[in-house]
Amino acid sequence: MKLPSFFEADRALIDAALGQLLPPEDARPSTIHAAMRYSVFAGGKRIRPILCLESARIFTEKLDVAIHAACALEFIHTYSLIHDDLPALDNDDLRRGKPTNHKVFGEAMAILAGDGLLTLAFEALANAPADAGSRVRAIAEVAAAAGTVNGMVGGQVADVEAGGKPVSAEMLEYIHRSKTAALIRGAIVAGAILGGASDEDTGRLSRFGEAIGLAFQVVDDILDIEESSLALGKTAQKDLAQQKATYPALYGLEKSRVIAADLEAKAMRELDYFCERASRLRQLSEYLIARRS
Ligand code: GRG
Repeated sequence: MKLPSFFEADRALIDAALGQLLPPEDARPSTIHAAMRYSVFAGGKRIRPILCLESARIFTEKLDVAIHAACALEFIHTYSLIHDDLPALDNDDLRRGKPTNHKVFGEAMAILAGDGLLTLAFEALANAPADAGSRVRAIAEVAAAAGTVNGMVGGQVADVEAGGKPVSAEMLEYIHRSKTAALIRGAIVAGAILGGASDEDTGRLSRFGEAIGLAFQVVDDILDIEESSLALGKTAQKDLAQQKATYPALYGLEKSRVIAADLEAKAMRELDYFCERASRLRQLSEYLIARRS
């Protein structure tokens, strides 16, 4: 299943901005810039930046206020994938259908490319063409989403520590909310803030983001079992091999599908308030749950 066609325009906007914000490949020292560009342009779906732009679009037609944040989210997401694929973590050879960063550039450069992308994300956010108050709030949201307390790094720590052990439902939800949903929620909230949303509307979109972000990871767990490496662009059935804490492992496939559908419905209810203004976010949510890669 492909993204609805009107998201192609978002993707083109995002790809152009990513290209401009990343240092050119020949900027000294060129190896790291080649490594950063390699993974950013390896063929990701751009889910987080598109969510960020579409969240901003509910409140403004001037999408350039959110484009730096959209790129920052993709930089952070790409850094997390590069580091996650390293031998010390998931030890993977394939990502986005291509050899992983460390397979091409070596482990030292892959670590540094991730560091470079994380740092560049906050430089881009700090330079967003939005008012200073919104910028600072967006920076705080994205930093927390990527961080250790209920954020991506914290979730990854819990995921590593849970490997090979039985996990409780509460721990599994904590891992998925932190590891994956936090950054997705952060993308949506940053877009809302930069678009000029009220606190109440930002709250609604935050709850939407939390539910759709968790549903996204439950679907990712299901796809790891059901799809091939070719379709996923990464090694399939890795979760089982590594005895990862996943929804299908705890609940089985059928119940996991029901959980994902319930979370999607919960997320959609938060969008009701915005009526037609949220129609693109609704379509994007449907895609996120129905996707096969
Ligand atoms: C923070 C040091 C550090 C490590 C990485 C979260 C994480 C921590 C690593 C990412 C690996 C992983 C399983 C993340 C879960 C989120 C997820 C489903 C990623 C894939 O996202 P997609 O489908 O990927 O949006 P593309 O390639 O399309 O961008």
